[in-house]
Amino acid sequence: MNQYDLNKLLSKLNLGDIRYFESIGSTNDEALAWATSGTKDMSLIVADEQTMGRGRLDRPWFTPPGTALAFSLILHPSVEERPHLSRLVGLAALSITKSLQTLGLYPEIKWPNDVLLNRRKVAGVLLELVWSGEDIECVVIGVGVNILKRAVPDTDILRFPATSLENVLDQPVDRAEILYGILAEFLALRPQLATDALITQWEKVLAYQGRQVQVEMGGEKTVTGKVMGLESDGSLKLRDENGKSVTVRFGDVRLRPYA
Ligand code: BT5
Repeated sequence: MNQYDLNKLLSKLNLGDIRYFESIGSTNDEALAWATSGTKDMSLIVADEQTMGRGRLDRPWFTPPGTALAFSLILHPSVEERPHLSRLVGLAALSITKSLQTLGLYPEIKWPNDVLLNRRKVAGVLLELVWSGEDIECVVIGVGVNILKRAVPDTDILRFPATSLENVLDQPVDRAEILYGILAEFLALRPQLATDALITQWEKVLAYQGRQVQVEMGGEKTVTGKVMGLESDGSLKLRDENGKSVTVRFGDVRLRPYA
């Protein structure tokens, strides 16, 4: 991949400016720095390697050179989109699942931001907001996808089992094709951000539906219950052991007993 090939590959898509880096700290950091300096909507940063890739809560995200997709999109949400920004993580994860479905795969979304293949994490989404006073100026959506086996970190540092497309597919994987597919799906889904259809599609691929899970919400705080689906803002709906509905807005979902 290089800047020229990337521009050519993505020229048919309605994107903003595109920047390519051989190696970078984090595409999200670069996007956050770039976002407020007059970027166009749907501007894109792609890197071959990240040396300081981040997940949520500043957890590390590994992107060794030549093995994965790591990119960030800068969005300038419209007035209609603004009340629905909490759904953007789902929209991004759904774009990944839809593009993987075209390869004959059956991905699932582990709420809120992980894409799983065979119950292992193949991709993650990191959404960050840029504020201007009390208003959200733009949104940065970071996406990491493990393409080759070498992208998968050692098990000892993983919070959850991981995999790559090379692990699950018998055929060679074209990284550029996957990038194109995810971005094309994102552009096609974006007009549905404010509609219930987005939540319906997200629920269809939601992992652990009807199963007992534990959600770690940071620190010692956890909640357990059966996965019932999603609220209209993309929060997770659980039913606890007393039959009471519980809504979860942030956390890491694990099957009970642990898996
Ligand atoms: C995520 O966080 O899954 C969000 C990942 C977003 C990465 C993209 S890459 C482009 C953009 N630039 C960035 O700097 N980030 C975004 P979270 O759910 O918190 O998961 C983080 C956890 O995933 C870590 O604690 C590790 O256990 C695990 N992990 C790290 N690298 C991984 C990998 N390559 N594959 C699978 N799991 C990984």
